[in-house]
Amino acid sequence: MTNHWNDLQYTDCALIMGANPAENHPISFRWLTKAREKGAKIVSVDPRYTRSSAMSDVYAPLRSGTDIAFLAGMINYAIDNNLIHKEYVAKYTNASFILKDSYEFNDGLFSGYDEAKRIYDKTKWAFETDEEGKPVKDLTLEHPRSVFQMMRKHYSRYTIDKIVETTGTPKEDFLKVCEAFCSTGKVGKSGVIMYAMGITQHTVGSQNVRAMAMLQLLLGNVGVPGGGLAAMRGESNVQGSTDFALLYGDLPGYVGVPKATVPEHATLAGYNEKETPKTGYWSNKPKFMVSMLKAWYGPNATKENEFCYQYLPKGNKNYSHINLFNAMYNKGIDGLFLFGTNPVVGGPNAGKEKESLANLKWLVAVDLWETESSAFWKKEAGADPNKIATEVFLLPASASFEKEGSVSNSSRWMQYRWKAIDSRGEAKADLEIIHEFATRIKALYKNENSPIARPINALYWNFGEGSHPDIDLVCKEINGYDLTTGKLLPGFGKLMDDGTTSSGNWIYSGFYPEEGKNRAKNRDAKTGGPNFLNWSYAWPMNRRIIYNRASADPQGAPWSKDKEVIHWDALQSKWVGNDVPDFVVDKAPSDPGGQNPYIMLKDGVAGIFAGLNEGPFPEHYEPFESPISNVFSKQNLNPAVQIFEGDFNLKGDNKDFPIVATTYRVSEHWQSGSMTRNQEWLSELVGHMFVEISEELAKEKGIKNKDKVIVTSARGEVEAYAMVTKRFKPYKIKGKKVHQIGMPWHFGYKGYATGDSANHLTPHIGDANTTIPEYKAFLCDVRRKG
Ligand SMILES: Nc1nc2c(c(=O)[nH]1)N[C@H]1C(S)=C(S)[C@@H](COP(=O)(O)OP(=O)(O)OC[C@H]3O[C@@H](n4cnc5c(=O)[nH]c(N)nc54)[C@H](O)[C@@H]3O)O[C@H]1N2
Ligand SMILES: Nc1nc2c(c(=O)[nH]1)N[C@H]1C(S)=C(S)[C@@H](COP(=O)(O)OP(=O)(O)OC[C@H]3O[C@@H](n4cnc5c(=O)[nH]c(N)nc54)[C@H](O)[C@@H]3O)O[C@H]1N2
Ligand SMILES: [Mo]
Repeated sequence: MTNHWNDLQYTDCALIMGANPAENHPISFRWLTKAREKGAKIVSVDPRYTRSSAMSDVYAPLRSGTDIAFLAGMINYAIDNNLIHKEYVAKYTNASFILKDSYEFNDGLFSGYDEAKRIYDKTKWAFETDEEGKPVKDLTLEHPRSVFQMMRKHYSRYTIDKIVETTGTPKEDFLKVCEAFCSTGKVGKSGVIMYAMGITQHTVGSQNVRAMAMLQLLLGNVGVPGGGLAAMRGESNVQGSTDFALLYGDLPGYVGVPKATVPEHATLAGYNEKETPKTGYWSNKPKFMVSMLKAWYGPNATKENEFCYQYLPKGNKNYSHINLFNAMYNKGIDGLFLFGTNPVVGGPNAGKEKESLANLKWLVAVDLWETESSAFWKKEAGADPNKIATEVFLLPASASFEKEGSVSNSSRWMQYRWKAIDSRGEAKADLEIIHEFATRIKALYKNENSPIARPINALYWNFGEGSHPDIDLVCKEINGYDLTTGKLLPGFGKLMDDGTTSSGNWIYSGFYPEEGKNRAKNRDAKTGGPNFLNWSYAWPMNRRIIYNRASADPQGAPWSKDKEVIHWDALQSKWVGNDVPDFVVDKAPSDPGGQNPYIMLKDGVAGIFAGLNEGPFPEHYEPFESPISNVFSKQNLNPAVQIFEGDFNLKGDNKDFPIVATTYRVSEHWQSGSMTRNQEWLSELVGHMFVEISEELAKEKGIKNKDKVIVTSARGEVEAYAMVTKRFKPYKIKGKKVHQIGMPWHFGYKGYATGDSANHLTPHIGDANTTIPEYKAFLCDVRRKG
């Protein structure tokens, strides 16, 4: 989140799109309720009338997978009705930049497309620059090739008629959403967009988010209280996990992994040269990289050996979930660790994921329970154990309340948790399991000097003796040290690229600035003002609202007193306010760069125009499986997504599978269900797999409420109880009636409440930037059982 949970109470309008926080992020609703008591409006845009919709002032349905068309319409509405924050847009975004002639857009494709490789040459999407290499601007935003005018032209194709033909949203509902939310463009008002998996789990997931960011920038809603983009994260520590390199393309702190496919990455100097922008805060990247290498390899990392840079694996592929399972499916992987994950229920096209596991030589599962995944080889899983050679190890893990450590929530708050009870039986904390692996593997290779042994021997693993790692030492290593004095660092501003500092993750540097002061343990909610500065620790530098320089005008005065965060105090010559300034604290508005709030970005301004893999402006493409051909261009599918061929990813036709389907969560279950289907009382509350079907579809198919039905897709079928409901309604799409249904994905064959996993139906295809699977829009058919 750019802002934080408690900040939701300051909003004037919350647009909830692709999320159902009343059920999935219930604490957020506490703050939304407060906002509503003060007169704020809540808007819900969802294919299904959810419990969040029930709490909203305005609701609009839309067909799954059509959010870009909807948001493009909102962008048009804001501009056409003069509701945008023009000075913010001109000064704080790249809307004023002039595009080179090489940028073009034609019938769904941007310039630079290589059809055979399905990738773009992004150099075609460049800005005009002056003699110093700086972008040429037109602050009036009137130049025909300015980003602003090119964006207008791009979205002028999105007429209201075409939008509603695609989304199926009734026109009056669409206009009500526009009216409610775009009113926050007014100075002194702020609106927040709350999103989660309904937006991201699409072949256009990243561009869905970009479209939201563009709308927020146009309305001047970024950097202010009650504004921003609320990316509501999922599992309790998914924010922390991504910060610490859970995703295959990142090292800790979002430093990109070196790649074998980039020749410059062959050396550390080459990597730094290629990956470090000349301006903006990322110009410090070599300090982050070298300090991380010092944390990992300690005294073994020296200037002479490139700080052990060569020990970092340099991959040459996409290592996302889908790609890894594809490699397993093709017998390309011998062994797998499942550390707290259950892909046989939660993975896309889960039937194929289960088959893939059988191609492994060994599998280690670290979990609280035996799950559908670690038991994939058993008869109860429908497998023939005689035919499966995979050796499976199950390591019992301690649950969250049985161990100490921190989790980072969506607010970027690192919050410490203390152990409540001891683990039972042989269960161990994940950290302890990793610690034992590391120490034992190091012992195993101690006397070897092979290419495999060298990085293991060089690894500096210094968390105490015995099987219990000292977690305090882990915390301090993350924060980092001044290696010349041995003292903890006060923050990442002190990191060096010469080997004299260490930090395991630069964005967290500063949470543990001195002995005995682990700020993740802070629990003072009374002092610290409206942003709760003394509760836990928010990265970066305990800053609660990022981009908060944008809450002030170019001269440093708040745009509005009601929405003030920081302002320039001329007497003290510094930025002051109720948050840690997201700016150099003594850089005056009149200094060079003093009016450029987006300090992480090269140009100091936010990107209305930004080069994702499928283009610089979000464009509507249909999902991999869709009931219609694209209304906006010849390109049906996102031209930059990777398509898996053959059995691994069968595609359904809209003649055989005419119904749009989506999947989602219920409050009573958690994810793949291991955590909740092993609890009697939760299993009792929602005990069966069900599918929500509109009254109209039920009538057409002769299905009654509670009937057993079979839902089929090109990949498989699931059995479920029909829940005939008013929450779904048929859409009118391109003049014809299109049905949509939805179902939870929490079920599997183990536990107290058993049922088919919805993922027998979902496809193996992902977003063009992140490869997140398209769980939220696919085609199916439904019939009564028997
Ligand atoms: N009780 C409970 N809470 C949870 C979880 C849980 O399993 N149970 N899981 C946690 C995790 S890991 C996560 S990631 C979050 C997820 O949080 P959410 O994203 O809120 O979860 P979902 O219910 O999967 O999807 C949200 C909504 O997206 C809608 N939707 C489907 N397709 C589209 C579309 O194309 N456009 C739009 N605008 N909406 C669409 C669905 O109808 C659904 O109401 O929840 C977290 N919280
Ligand atoms: N169709 C469909 N599929 C989806 C989604 C969807 O919306 N639709 N959502 C996707 C999303 S957002 C997510 S996040 C994934 C989740 O997919 P998974 O991560 O595979 O699902 P979980 O059930 O959260 O699995 C977590 C496992 O960790 C175990 N566990 C709990 N605590 C601990 C611990 O402290 N240590 C260890 N080692 N194990 C522990 C649990 O028992 C459980 O088996 O599913 C995805 N799948
Ligand atoms: Mo998630």
